[in-house]
Amino acid sequence: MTKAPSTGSGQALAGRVLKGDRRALSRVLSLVESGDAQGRAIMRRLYPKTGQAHVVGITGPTGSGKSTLVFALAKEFRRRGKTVGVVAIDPTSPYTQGALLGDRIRMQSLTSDPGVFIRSMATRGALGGLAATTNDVITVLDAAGKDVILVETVGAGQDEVEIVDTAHTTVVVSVPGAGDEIQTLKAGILEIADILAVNKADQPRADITAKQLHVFLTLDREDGWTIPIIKTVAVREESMDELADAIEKHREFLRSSGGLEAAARQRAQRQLLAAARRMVMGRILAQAEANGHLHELIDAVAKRQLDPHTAASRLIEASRG
Ligand SMILES: Nc1nc2c(ncn2[C@@H]2O[C@H](COP(=O)(O)OP(=O)(O)OP(=O)(O)O)[C@@H](O)[C@H]2O)c(=O)[nH]1
Ligand SMILES: [Mg+2]
Repeated sequence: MTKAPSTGSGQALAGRVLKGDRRALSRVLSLVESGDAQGRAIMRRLYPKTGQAHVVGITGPTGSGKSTLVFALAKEFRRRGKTVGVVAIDPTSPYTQGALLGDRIRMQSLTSDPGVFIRSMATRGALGGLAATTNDVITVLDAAGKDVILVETVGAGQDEVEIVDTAHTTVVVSVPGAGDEIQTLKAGILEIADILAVNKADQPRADITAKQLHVFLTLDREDGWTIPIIKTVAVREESMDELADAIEKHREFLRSSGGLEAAARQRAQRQLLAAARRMVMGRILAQAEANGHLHELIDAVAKRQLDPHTAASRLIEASRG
């Protein structure tokens, strides 16, 4: 048997991903991101082999230094002998374009490391939704054997919140400021934070901000975890050891408290239902579009001849017939 397996074969591609082959990994990620049927077939093969990676969400306001932090943190995990996957959901991603020279140089030291794989997802509104696609990308990186997967999101829209749900550990990155940060954090983002990073700690007010966070936020959570506040200077790669320690400690906490299993079940439920919703919706809409019902019903609702609920029932009825 000298014949090499066809590179296009799903089975061969899945096998190569499991061995950590970078080219196969890129190819499969493209298939998965484009919603290709072969991509889904490969996912079927890969999924049972996953669940080993620690998924870390890095979220926070625009410009707080998330990308810089992700790179510095990736390097720290490499120093610890871990392989790293990076997923950036960022339309203006410095991973691909528009990066400042200093950022690019910093990045090159990582992109040339075979133990690191970086995937930037600039495709908003991709087929099946951003969150679904991101989950698939994470699954593929996990199958490729990445120990830690860092996922950067801006943390604003619904999609981002869903993605944060996917992470085992979420780091919320804030910056020293005038105090409105605390209101923002209090207003909701803290619910998703397992670790708070006050980045740009080289700037004035970093100490005050960190102290205010300690005073105004309830850091002791009901599940027994205490949210650490870590001052970082991502541009200088400072405090990355402390941050990586906190992430590993949180993973240990999840493991020993049973949180890992509970979260896995919740995630499974969410992903299953989301996939089912997409499939049902996809079918109904495709059919209604093909037979012209969709446009008729839209017109009827717009002209107030039908209310949206009745129109929706007719849409579903029509797809059965
Ligand atoms: N002074 C200082 N600047 C930093 C630090 N970390 C990042 N920056 C700078 O802040 C700017 C934004 O950094 P990014 O890493 O692109 O921030 P981001 O949160 O990923 O930004 P978006 O993805 O656009 O939301 C860049 O010019 C960084 O060099 C830091 O610790 N101190
Ligand atoms: Mg960024």
